[in-house]
Amino acid sequence: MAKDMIPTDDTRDAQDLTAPISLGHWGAFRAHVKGGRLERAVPLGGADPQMVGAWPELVHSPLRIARPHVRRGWLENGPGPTPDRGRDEMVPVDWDTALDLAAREIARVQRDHGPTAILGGSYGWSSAGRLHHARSQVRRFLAAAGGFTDQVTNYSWGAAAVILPHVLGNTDAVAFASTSWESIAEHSDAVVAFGGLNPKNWRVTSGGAVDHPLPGLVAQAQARGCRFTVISPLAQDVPPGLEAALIQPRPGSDTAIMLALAHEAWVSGRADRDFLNRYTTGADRLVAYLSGATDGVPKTLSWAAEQADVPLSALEDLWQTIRTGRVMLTAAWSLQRAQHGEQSFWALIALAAMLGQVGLPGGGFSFGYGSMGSVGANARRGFVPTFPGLPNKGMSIPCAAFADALLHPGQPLDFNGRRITLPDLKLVYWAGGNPFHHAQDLTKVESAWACAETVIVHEPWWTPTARRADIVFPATTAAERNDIGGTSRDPNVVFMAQLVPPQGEARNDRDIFADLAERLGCRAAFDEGLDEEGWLRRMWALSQARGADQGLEVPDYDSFRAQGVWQVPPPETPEVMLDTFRADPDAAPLKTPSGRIELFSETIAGFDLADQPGHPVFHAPAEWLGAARPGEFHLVTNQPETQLHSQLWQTSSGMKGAPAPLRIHPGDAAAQGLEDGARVTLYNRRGKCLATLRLDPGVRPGVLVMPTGAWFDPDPRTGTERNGNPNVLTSDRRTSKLGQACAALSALVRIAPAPTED
Ligand SMILES: Nc1nc2c(c(=O)[nH]1)N[C@H]1C(S)=C(S)[C@@H](COP(=O)(O)OP(=O)(O)OC[C@H]3O[C@@H](n4cnc5c(=O)[nH]c(N)nc54)[C@H](O)[C@@H]3O)O[C@H]1N2
Ligand SMILES: Nc1nc2c(c(=O)[nH]1)N[C@H]1C(S)=C(S)[C@@H](COP(=O)(O)OP(=O)(O)OC[C@H]3O[C@@H](n4cnc5c(=O)[nH]c(N)nc54)[C@H](O)[C@@H]3O)O[C@H]1N2
Ligand SMILES: [Mo]
Repeated sequence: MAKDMIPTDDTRDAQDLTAPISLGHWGAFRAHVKGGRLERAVPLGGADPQMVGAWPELVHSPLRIARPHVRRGWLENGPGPTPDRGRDEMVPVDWDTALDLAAREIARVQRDHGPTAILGGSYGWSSAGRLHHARSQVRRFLAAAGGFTDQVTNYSWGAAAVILPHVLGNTDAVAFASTSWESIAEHSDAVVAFGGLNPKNWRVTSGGAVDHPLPGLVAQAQARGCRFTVISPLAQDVPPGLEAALIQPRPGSDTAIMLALAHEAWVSGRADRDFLNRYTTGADRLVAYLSGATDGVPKTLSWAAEQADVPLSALEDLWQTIRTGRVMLTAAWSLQRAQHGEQSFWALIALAAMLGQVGLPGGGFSFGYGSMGSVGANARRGFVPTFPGLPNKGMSIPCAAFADALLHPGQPLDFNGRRITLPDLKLVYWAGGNPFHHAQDLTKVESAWACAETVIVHEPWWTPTARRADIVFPATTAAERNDIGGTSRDPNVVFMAQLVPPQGEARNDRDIFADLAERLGCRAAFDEGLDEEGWLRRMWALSQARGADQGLEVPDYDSFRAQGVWQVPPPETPEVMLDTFRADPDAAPLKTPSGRIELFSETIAGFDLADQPGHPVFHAPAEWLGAARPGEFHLVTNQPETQLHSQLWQTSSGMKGAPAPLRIHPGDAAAQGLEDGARVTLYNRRGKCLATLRLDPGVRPGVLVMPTGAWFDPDPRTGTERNGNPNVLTSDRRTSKLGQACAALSALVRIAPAPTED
């Protein structure tokens, strides 16, 4: 694609067409650079101007870490468990000193305690470029250096990552596959969106998308006559301009609604028995549960209405909506980020199976249309090259279990039918994540962090995690290096040009690792003698090879680099998930034990876990409105509107200034004597944080909605977290012993006016 064909939102500016291009997870931009400074970032392809516009402030932020630092206590006393991280002074040191100290410490822990003593999974999103992807780099480095404890699954769809392989044979349906919006616009009569389609989530795509097509695609479907139903405690989950029926259930009750609809399909005779026979296994076991034969409770619509605390008529209307016509069922990832989250995705698949439209255009189920930009966009996969890892001699734990591992070495942990023994961690290495933002029950995380003997962090900014390190290496941002970025959900691959020189003494993550690897004698294994340019060329060769396989012409590296963006030709037909399985399940069986969609899984039943009967099941969460005491609210912590997690918080477009906003129904606020704009304290037995109240009639009464993303800042005197980081309130209880995934969305809290001294 020629340079002047790249979409731009700012054609007034003649410079635009020659200015270099870069990319973040929140979209692409043209960079205006003057005198070594990034002056302006102009969004491309519909990227959010506020988020993209914050790039100059991010790169030149006073919160950048200028030099390597070592915590004074560690410098003076050496490694050891301590509560002083985050309290002690950080002492600036030169690069050689910091690298020597870190290399010696890694070697000591490897020698004395073995590879599993190093926690190096380093969960987090870091930056969009695929070479300088900090998390990939740290894992490759630690693997080269002898091995480490990795973190598996993720916070986004950790429960789905475990349940879907049992039901569908792999994680494709949540990781990258989905029926395209084009297919929905053409064929669907109804879309039912559990968790809604909140447009704030479309601003972000993992890896970085250039196009932002979802608002237009959803509007197209509506224009053709597709009816939408949104099921969510928050009316904001209906995009502006979309006319949708809105059902506002208790958070955590969606599985009950799905199962009741499946039951209704069965008892009304609507269930597609041919589909169930040919494409699924275990329908009889599921039906025995739905009918109440196994537990005495028929899963009727009135049963679900009671669980969800919604009018029965709302569910009856919903049943009428899905009973006929082509129906697309979707669930946001948020649904499974809750206790028993696995069941919501399994139940949605079961409902879709009853309706019998899986694998048909515009029908069946797909996950995450409301979760991230470009889900369901038309794109040919596989042209964004990835940075390769190395085999790890250590072990893996579920990512959300790291605090338990630090606190309880040697204890057993049930995980997907296995029992793992938590490692005895001595060293924590984090590059490209902010656990003091993303992990649950941050007070527990603080105590876990104190158990480590050494903590090493790479960060561009003084985040709460960087402040809680023993050794901090200042990392460059994406603007300070060349890279290749993009996502398989978007038809563009971007050459991310270096825009400005490294700021302060910052260095690229991979250069830091190369120097450590040199000291540890594993440099050749780590970087294979290639520099940035060498790796980018090698990675691009993978895309070219893929092109050759598919008969597509992929530009050579130099032309790609000069062009800035390569548009991957679209797939020949819009994607319909599971269409080949539908066409011939014997020729294209699923990779499940039965080759079919498993509505009953012998494997899961065989794990013999009390809450896993082997078919989708509704269990009420321990913390939800169904078990709330007077004065308790359900806290929904969703993704922030104009941030990517904790990224961008430090800019003026972030939430800095006042504690994070908290949406409350006006009736609930009035009952507590609270007014719009009030500073409030949210609390439960796990912690306390401040928030700024926002009255919103679109919030279900009894529910509070607060975005994640604020930087953790507990008041040392009172313990109250001051910026509004709701993870001091969320529980570290996992989804279940099956998935061991983050269950942040199951939390009850109380609210009070903030004391004036807070
Ligand atoms: N309560 C609650 N908690 C949640 C969620 C929720 O819904 N509710 N959602 C969860 C989900 S889905 C996710 S994905 C996580 C997100 O949690 P994280 O991935 O930890 O969040 P980020 O803020 O994106 O962290 C990335 C960090 O990398 C740093 N960084 C950026 N570029 C670079 C680089 O080039 N090099 C290095 N070394 N560092 C860099 C950034 O400054 C930032 O500190 O949060 C989870 N936590
Ligand atoms: N702007 C922006 N977009 C993002 C991100 C970001 O940080 N900022 N992060 C990205 C990442 S890493 C991920 S994993 C995805 C996450 O994607 P999701 O997990 O889907 O996103 P959330 O915003 O956490 O939740 C979506 C909506 O689900 C609703 N919800 C919560 N609990 C329930 C429930 O029990 N039942 C029902 N029916 N609805 C419920 C909430 O009202 C919420 O607005 O978002 C991505 N998109
Ligand atoms: Mo995520």
